[in-house]
Amino acid sequence: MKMIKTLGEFILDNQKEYPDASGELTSLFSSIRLAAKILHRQINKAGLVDITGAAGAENVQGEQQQKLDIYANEHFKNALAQRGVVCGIGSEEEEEYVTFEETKNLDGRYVVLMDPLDGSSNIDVNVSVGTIFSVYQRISPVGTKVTEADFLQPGHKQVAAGYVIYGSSTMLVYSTGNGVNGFTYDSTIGVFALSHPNLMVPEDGAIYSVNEGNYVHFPEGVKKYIKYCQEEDESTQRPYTSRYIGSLVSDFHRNLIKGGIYLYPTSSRYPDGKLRLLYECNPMAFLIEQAGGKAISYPGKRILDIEPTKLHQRCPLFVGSPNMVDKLAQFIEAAD
Ligand code: P6P
Repeated sequence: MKMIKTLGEFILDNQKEYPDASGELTSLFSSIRLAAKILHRQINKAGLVDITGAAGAENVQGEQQQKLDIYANEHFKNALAQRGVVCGIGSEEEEEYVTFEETKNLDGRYVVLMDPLDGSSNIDVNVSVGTIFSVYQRISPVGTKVTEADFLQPGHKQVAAGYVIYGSSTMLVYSTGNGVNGFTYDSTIGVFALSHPNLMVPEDGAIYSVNEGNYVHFPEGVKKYIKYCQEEDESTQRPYTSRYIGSLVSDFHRNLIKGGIYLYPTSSRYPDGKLRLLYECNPMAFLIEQAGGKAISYPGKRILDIEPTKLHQRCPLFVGSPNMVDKLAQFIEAAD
């Protein structure tokens, strides 16, 4: 009989990975786990309760906020605030970083950046969405108020990153810098059970994920790479398959499992790219590198080496199988 290993048991078994955490990171993950279960419940019955559709407000990105965006943001914030280990949160749904009532959590040693509900415009059409999170140790002294510098750290300083994908099943996939592991939620017993140990992205793949509706606005090198993906060549499995869900977590997760590349280039509409560095690109880059893949914003520019200057700054993202990212980089460099 296959024994279930829960997320909690897995973290405790691997406590030695972060010896100085003295259980704080365990507590932080417990908060994420709780919020993910709550969101799973709401998303799975979204059509039945008045929680789908637009909330009538716009977020700091000027994007139409969906009711579940706000619900997700509130529940992740509350869960992370409860345990005292997180001193501040940066969120796609919050213009500024969030600290807590004056004296609360000042001793927290971690800050969390998150996209509480990525791809939320897909909710109304029952397409997978996700939560993305990124964890750093604070720079400011414990016991003092958190500062913006605590959030504006390069991605290679992350102590943990992961996502929850609310799809045909709900999964939590994360890394603390010692590989990537996936846990599937079993709602009948209320646990995340280890289902995808030691995830490694295939070196090559036959899937490319990009919004080809923006093709005419892409840089020349990206255009040439997309045409390369579409040309016949049996030796390289081309033409590749185009798969684009419009939900970063879903497209990333499929490519992580099967092999592939996800591209969000610059365009006339998004001159710096659309995706946000701190709570979309960095966590995905941390995960893919832990899984043997690559994530760049430009040839030779690791996402994880970008020095952030603003909480909601955007950057181009090319992420996935290492050989595919390298091939794309060749096309971009040749075009430049
Ligand atoms: P487009 C969702 O809004 C998101 O941030 C990612 O989840 C997704 O990959 C991308 O934007 C989709 O953007 O412009 O193709 O609709």
